[in-house]
Amino acid sequence: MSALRLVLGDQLSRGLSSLRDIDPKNDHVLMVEVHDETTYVKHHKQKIVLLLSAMRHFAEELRQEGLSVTYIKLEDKGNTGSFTGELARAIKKLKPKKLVVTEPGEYRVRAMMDEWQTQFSLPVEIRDDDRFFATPAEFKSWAEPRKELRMEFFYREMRKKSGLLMQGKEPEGGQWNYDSENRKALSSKEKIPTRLRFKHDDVTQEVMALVERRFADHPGSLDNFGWPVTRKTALKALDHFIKDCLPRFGDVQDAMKGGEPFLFHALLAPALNCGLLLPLEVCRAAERAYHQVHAPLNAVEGFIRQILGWREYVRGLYWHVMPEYSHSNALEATRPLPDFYWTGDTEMNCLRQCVKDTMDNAYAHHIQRLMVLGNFALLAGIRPHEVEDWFLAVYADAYEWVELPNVHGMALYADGGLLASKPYAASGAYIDRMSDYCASCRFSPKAKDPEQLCPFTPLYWAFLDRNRKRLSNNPRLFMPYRSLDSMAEGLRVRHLAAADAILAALSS
Ligand code: FAD
Ligand code: DLZ
Ligand code: SF4
Repeated sequence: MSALRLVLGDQLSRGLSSLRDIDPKNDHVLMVEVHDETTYVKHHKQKIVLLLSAMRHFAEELRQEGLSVTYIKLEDKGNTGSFTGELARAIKKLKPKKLVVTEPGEYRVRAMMDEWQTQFSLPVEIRDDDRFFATPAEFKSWAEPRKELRMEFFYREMRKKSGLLMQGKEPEGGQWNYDSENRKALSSKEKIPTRLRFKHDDVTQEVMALVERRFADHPGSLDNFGWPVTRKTALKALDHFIKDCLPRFGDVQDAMKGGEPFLFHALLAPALNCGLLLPLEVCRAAERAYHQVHAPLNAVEGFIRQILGWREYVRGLYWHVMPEYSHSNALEATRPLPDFYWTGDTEMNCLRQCVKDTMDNAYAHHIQRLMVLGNFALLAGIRPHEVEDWFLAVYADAYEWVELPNVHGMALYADGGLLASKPYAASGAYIDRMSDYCASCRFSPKAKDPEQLCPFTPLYWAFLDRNRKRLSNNPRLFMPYRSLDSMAEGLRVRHLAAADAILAALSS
């Protein structure tokens, strides 16, 4: 045999660089379900079903095409439980002349890969993952001369490079960014589309039974499982989003509503991140909707910015600063993660709802992740590692390259401002403005009675007070510090005492 081509669970794209020049007669594809990957964090049950079912479907599609595929199932006899162990077995059996892989999404897997050539005494070709718009090397050369790394400027480079939403050298509509139009609250009359969920075929049912049996103690429920697990269904999900949701995506992108976990969001990150959809085709589909006057520019630019801007930027940053990045703890946060992140057992309605949505669907949308779940962890000073492991476990779209910068940098400011120009800290008033959660909460951001006052409010002021030395010189925090400093002394003391009591209760 000529080349052994290993395809990982988040590389399910036919055009993957490691498959591109495959010789069907002489080459062989290897795909492996392994214990280490299914348990390196306690993944939500839906995430494991999604990955294993999508892997099995993808392997079958390659076979249908006439390629030779070895597919190792999780409970196959002799499965060693690791990528390296399964490669060793396959190499012994198939005796390839070389190993071809596409670079992985996670640093820990890259470290394994870098050992393989020596370990197996075999040439190992690690190819770029060119499903992304920019390579890690391109990001590095953009980042190195800069004092500050800001997504907006990287995004503009990506717009020019891809030609997406460009009129020659100028941005479509004359502006690069229409975010100021995308912060509207949701009207109670807004009709929210019913989302497309996909039926479970035999393959998915078999994996669901496996997961219920083998991963019974993992978080989440399979009851609502409906993620696309094939390229065909992922394309249907894309089509549905563009037709039914994209036109309203922009205006109410930051809104939250109890009982409505999806609103107008794309729900495409799980398929994008395991390779069933490609970022370029998703952006092009959105751009077409703009040119066909189906969706307005603020929605389309806002959506494309998430993928061409944020998604590329966090990936570039991840590879630029790993592995040191994950060790920083700029705000010295040391409290353990409260149990309610797993159980939802809290009186704070916003947190209860966001944890419920997460456990029901392996999904919460961006503002729930950032301004409720992340914001609470930031204000309460929860240890970054514990928050990161939780986010990496519970979302169907979570891989370290995208989860870590979003949690460590964006939500927790644990990198001291490398990713975000200020912490995304907010009091209950913000959550009240952007959601209907507070209307059915036992607390209220407007309450005068300290027993009823929303816990986010004292925690917010205490956070600013505690981090004064580190944050008060940040020009973007001038107003909040001015408000804290002009607060009546009695009220300030009451807030700080209330925050102490909340934090003490958390620790106990
Ligand atoms: P939409 O809101 O409809 O956005 C469209 C697409 O844009 C997404 O599918 C995604 O591919 C991309 N996107 C949007 N925002 C981001 C972002 N900040 N970073 C990278 N891509 C983005 N995204 C993940 O894919 N995996 C994660 O593990 C993850 N963890 C996050 C943790 C925190 C604390 C925060 C604040 C954000 C996280 N995100 C993560 C980003 C974002 O919340 C999700 O991409 C989004 O909620 C996925 O849902 P959607 O497909 O409906 O996205
Ligand atoms: C997330 C995941 C899971 C749950 N299981 C597997 C698996 O059994 N086999 C596999 O190849 N990949 C799996 N994955 C995805 C990998 O964790 C992912 O490919 C690496 O983290 C590199 O990004
Ligand atoms: Fe959350 Fe506070 Fe609103 Fe309750 S009152 S839902 S705790 S923001």
